Amino acid sequence: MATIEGTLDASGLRFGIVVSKFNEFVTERLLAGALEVLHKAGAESETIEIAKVPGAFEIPLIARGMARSRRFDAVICLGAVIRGETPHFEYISAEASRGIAQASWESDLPVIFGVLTTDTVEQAMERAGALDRNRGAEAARTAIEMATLMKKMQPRRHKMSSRKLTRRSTLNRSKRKR
Ligand code: INI
Repeated sequence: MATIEGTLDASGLRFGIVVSKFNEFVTERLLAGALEVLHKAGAESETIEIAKVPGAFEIPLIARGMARSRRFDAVICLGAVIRGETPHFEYISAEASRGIAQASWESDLPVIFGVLTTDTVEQAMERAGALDRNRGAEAARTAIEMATLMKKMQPRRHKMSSRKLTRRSTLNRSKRKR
């Protein structure tokens, strides 16, 4: 039985971060938490790119663009949607989560959901605190773990597909001979 698992070593990895400016007093703390985790895990500043978007609704488009660019090993999405502040809370949070998941599926890359969805400002601030209770830090840890796990999976995938390719070309050759 084989078990594969990611690690928390970010050295040599490249990260895209999409952070929304809405509720910036919260999201800047999520960003600080994410950066601290990435740096502590060995990521270099030069391999981290940050894109700022107006609100959580705009996160998926930029996350998808970053993921499809193949310039990153993982993309981290950070935002804060607070129910008390908005009547369209449900729409924004649903679109952000759906779009972020879709960006990941479409690009075969970890695109991590680090968007807070809370009832109150107080709850949002609680989840944007020190590293052990900061959603941005947690998202960064998940990004490292998923990126390193994906790297472990790649050789196996390539091996399988090249074997399939060889088989297919052999079949094609024998068909042409007939
Ligand atoms: N965007 C957020 O990220 N959080 C919110 O709480 C929020 N509220 O309260 O409305 C919010 N709205 C803006 C939204 O994300 C879009 O930027 C806007 O609708 C334009 O598309």
